[in-house]
Amino acid sequence: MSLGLFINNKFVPGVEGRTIDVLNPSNDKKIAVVSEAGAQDIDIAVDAAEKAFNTVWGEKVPGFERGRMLIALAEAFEANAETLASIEALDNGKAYGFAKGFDVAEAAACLRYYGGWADKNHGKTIETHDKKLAFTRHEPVGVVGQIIPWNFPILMFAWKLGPALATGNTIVIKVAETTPLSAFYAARLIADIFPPGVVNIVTGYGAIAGAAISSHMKISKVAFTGSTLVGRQIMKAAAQSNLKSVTLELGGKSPNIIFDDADLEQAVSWSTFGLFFNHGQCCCAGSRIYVQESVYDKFLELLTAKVKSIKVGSPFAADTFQGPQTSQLQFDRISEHIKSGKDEGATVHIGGERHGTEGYFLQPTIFTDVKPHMRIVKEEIFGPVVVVAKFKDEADIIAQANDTMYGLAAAVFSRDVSRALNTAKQLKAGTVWVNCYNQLHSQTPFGGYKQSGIGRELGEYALANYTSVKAVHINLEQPHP
Ligand code: TXE
Repeated sequence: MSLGLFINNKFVPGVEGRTIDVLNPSNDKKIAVVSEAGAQDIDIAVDAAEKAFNTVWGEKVPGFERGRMLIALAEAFEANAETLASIEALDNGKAYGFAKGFDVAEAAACLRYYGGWADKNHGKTIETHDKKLAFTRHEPVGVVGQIIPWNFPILMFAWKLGPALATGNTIVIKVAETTPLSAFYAARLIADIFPPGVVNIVTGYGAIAGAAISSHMKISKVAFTGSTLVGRQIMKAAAQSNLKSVTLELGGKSPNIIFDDADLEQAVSWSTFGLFFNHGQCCCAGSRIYVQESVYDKFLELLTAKVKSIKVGSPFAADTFQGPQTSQLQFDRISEHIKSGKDEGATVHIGGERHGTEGYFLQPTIFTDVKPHMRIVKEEIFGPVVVVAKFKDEADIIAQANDTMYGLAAAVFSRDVSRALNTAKQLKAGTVWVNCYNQLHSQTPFGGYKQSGIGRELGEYALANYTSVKAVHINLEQPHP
């Protein structure tokens, strides 16, 4: 018996009857079986979403009413926080305390925030001349497709639903095939609040269900979070089908810069959190730490002690900071990166091996003696692996920090505000943290420069991703010339 796809507020089996086993990353054992969506299932979900858009959603429902429902969903997330967090810990492997205190709490906050926007995304009246009135309408785009990854399953789900529903669109969302369970639990909460067809949730493989979404002729917009490699394929599919608009939130290799005047204890704490939070599986992870030469040794000594204190273990143990990586595939990819670091001559300062004997656990790892050409310096590892390098001065660090195809995030640690802001200005990144790391709020935009993505999620900026602007011109008794 498998858990079905969620279409029209009901769980239904996939048309072709195929299923996916969902594994517990702590011990590799099966915890659930879910239906796998194929292209026909995506058609069915899109038809449901289109019907809902034309009958019970979109501009048929006043903004304040859509907002009320989003806020009700936020409250339902909060009321079910322990269940949702337990599912995340079991399915994704993240520590239960973080799942509850961060993922579920922030998901609810995001839904509530966009609930507030639902009746406030107004058009403008525009001055042209005195015989004319022009104004704009912010209209929903229709059926939107959304594809999300496995690193923050319920949080990414909320980031995608919030702005799309607030602005009146209906949704077909594909959740990651490795971590579908929290979204399917949330489906039950959605069914109690939203009309059928407004939110349709499927899972399935990227090359089949994901591709069917990105190339669908009735989907007007696709929002994707995942790898840069797949981001390119999404854009291509959008271009080759109906030129649907595309927003992409992709990978990163974010620099974390420690100047010699930084509060080193604080910098070490934030930097440890900046990389090892969520087992290094954050697109904005501060995976390249650059330390000014004169404080390098001291910083490394403090960082080593801090990283050694990270507790790796069961997601359900109260003191666990780092659980297993989410899948065997990710475990293998990270292990391969660690091997490449060793082969290319970097020093494994600490870690570098598997942790324990079962599940996908890895030791928190620090590499030193790294060179700019090494794969561990250039490529996103997406695991508990950080490289630490030195820099001389401001010019040197700007050059090293920006020497990447990515541009998602960066951080600067310094007590000198001018130095910090001057550096922040020159960094090619969509987010720059000063004296902190991994601070994400529903109110502030998030997204990438360069190959880290297109468009911004969160904040007021995300509303534009889900609306079309219509200009209406009204003639006030101006005769045709
Ligand atoms: O990503 P994919 P994977 C990075 C990270 C990681 C690497 C690979 O470096 O090591 O990507 O992870 C769906 N058309 N990030 O393989 O494949 C897929 O089913 C449409 C960064 O998991 O990009 C899943 O739902 N969809 C990142 C989603 O895309 C497709 C988060 C992500 O999977 C598809 C995750 C296709 N052709 C990984 N192929 C971040 N930005 O936070 C796959 N998918």
